[in-house]
Amino acid sequence: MTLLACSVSAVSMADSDVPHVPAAWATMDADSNGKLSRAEVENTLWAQQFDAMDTDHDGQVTEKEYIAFMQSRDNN
Ligand SMILES: [Ca+2]
Ligand SMILES: [Ca+2]
Repeated sequence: MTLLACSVSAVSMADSDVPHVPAAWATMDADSNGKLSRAEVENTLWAQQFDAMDTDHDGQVTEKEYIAFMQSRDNN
């Protein structure tokens, strides 16, 4: 969880006001469909966050879901 937060902070600084997914996103997106499935994050730190990020519970985390999740964390 700590590593996830750190990588997001680095991206936020680089991208100033436009939230975006970290570079690791493309690495984890094995089928390059722009979304992360549970299987794709299975062996990463994101696995434990998956249910929290997948707000519509379709089994895929989109960039939009990810960004909304991170923004909700930032507001806490
Ligand atoms: Ca994918
Ligand atoms: Ca989803």
